[in-house]
Amino acid sequence: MVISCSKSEKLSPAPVVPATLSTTNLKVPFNSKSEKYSKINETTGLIVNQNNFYRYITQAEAQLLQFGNKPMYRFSLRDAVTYDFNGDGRLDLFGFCTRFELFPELGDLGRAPGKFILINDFYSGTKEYKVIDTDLCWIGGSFLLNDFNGDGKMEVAVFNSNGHQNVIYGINNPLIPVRIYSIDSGFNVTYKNVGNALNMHSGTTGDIDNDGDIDIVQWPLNLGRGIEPVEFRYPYVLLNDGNGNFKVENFLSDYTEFKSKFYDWSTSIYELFDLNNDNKLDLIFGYNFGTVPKVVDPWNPSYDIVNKKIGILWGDGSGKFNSSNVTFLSLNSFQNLWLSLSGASFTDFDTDGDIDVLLASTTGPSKAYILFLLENKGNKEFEDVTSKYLDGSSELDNTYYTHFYQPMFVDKDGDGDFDIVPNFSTAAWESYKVISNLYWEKQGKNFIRRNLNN
Ligand SMILES: [Ca+2]
Ligand SMILES: [Ca+2]
Ligand SMILES: [Ca+2]
Ligand SMILES: [Ca+2]
Repeated sequence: MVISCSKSEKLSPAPVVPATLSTTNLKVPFNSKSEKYSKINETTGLIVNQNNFYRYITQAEAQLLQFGNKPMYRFSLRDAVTYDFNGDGRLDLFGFCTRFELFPELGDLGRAPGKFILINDFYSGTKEYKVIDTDLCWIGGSFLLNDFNGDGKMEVAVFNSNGHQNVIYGINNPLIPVRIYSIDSGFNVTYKNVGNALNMHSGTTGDIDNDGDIDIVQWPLNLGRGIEPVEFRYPYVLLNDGNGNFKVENFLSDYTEFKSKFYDWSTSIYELFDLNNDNKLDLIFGYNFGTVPKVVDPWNPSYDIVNKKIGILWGDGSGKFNSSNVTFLSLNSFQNLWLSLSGASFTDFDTDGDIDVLLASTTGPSKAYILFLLENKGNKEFEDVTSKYLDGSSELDNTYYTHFYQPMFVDKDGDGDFDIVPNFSTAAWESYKVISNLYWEKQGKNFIRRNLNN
C-alpha cells in the first residue's frame, strides 16, 4: 500500500544542535560506535537501531520539530529511528508527530491521525523534511530497523498502540497491526501490515527460528479491562518466509494450557536476545514490578501472577516459547516503590563473554528513572549488581532528566569500552528538563554518571 499525500518542505525552524554537542566529530559516512555482539544478537532490531544511533535527541530539539497550530503536530522523543535511508553517509530521521487538537492546552491529543516526518541528514546538512499522512493516531511503541525482505536495505517495523486514547476520550480508534515501512533513496514511503491488530507498547525483532531471516514478536499491553476478545490478550510470533511474508502463530507452544489459567498476558517491554550463549534468541519481558499493590481485578485473575515480574523466556530455536521454560529475575527492592519496566538493553560489562542486562524503569506518575544492572552468572542466573557498579542509577525528582525507554551501549568517549547513553526520553510536550549530554562513562567494570550539570 502506498501512502498518499506526501510533500517536501524545509523544516522551519531547523533543529539546533546544542552547543555542548559539537558536530565536528560527526564524520561522513556515519561510523557506528555500538557494542558488537554475536551474530544471532546482531539480528535483533534493537541492535540494528544501536548500530545506527549517534546520540539522543534532546527535548529542546524535539520541540523544534513540531508544526501546525490548530491542530498542532508534536514530536514524541520515543517515536523515531535514525538511519541512512538515501545512502549519502549521513543519518536521516523517520519519526511520528502526535496530533494535538488545541494548543497550548494539553490533554486533547492522539484523538485523530498524526503525521510521519522524514528528515534528511538529521544531525547535519540541510534537514529537508517530508510530512507523510497516516491513519495512525498514537504510536508509543517501537521503530525497529531490519532487512525483513532480504533486499539488502533496512525497513522499519513500527509497533503501535493506536487505541491508547480510547478509554480516556470514549472513542473507538481501531487497533492496527505491525507495519513495515520501506523508504527508498528518494524518500518515497510505502508500507505493509503484518501480524494481528493489537495494542503494543513496544516490539522486538530477530531471527527466532534460526533460519537466517528476521522474525517478529508482537505482544499486547492490554488496556481493555476485561472486555476484549481473546485474540487481543496474548502474544504472537510472526515467522518470516525470507521474503518479508509472515506466518502468524501463537507465541507459546503451551498456549491452550496457559490460556486456560490466565486471562491475559500484558507486557510493556519485551526484547529478544541470546542471554545464555546457545545461539538461540531468548526473550526478556516485563511490565509492573517492585512493590506492586495487590489489585483485585475480577476480570483479570492473572494480574498477580504473570504481570508483576520480569522474566526471561528461554528460546529453543523453534520460533516458539514455553511458559514453563522461564527464569524470573530477582531485583533488589528500590525504596519499596511500584516500578514499571521501560527498557531492556544488553552489554558484556565485565567482559567475561556472557551478556549482562541493563533494565530501565520508571515510577509512572513521577516520571523518574531507575536503572538496574544484572550480572549474568551463568546457569541462567542473574545477580542485581546495581549498587556495586552503576553510579547514579536513579533520579527521582526530574531535576535533570526524566524516564527513558532505551539505554544504548556505544563507545561515546572513544576509549574502547562501551558507555551507557539514554535514548527515547519522554514526550517533548511534557515539561521535564532533559539535559543534553547525560551518559554513564565506563571505567573498568563501573559506570559513572556524567554531565548532570549541563
Ligand atoms: Ca527467521
Ligand atoms: Ca539463548
Ligand atoms: Ca558478562
Ligand atoms: Ca567508552
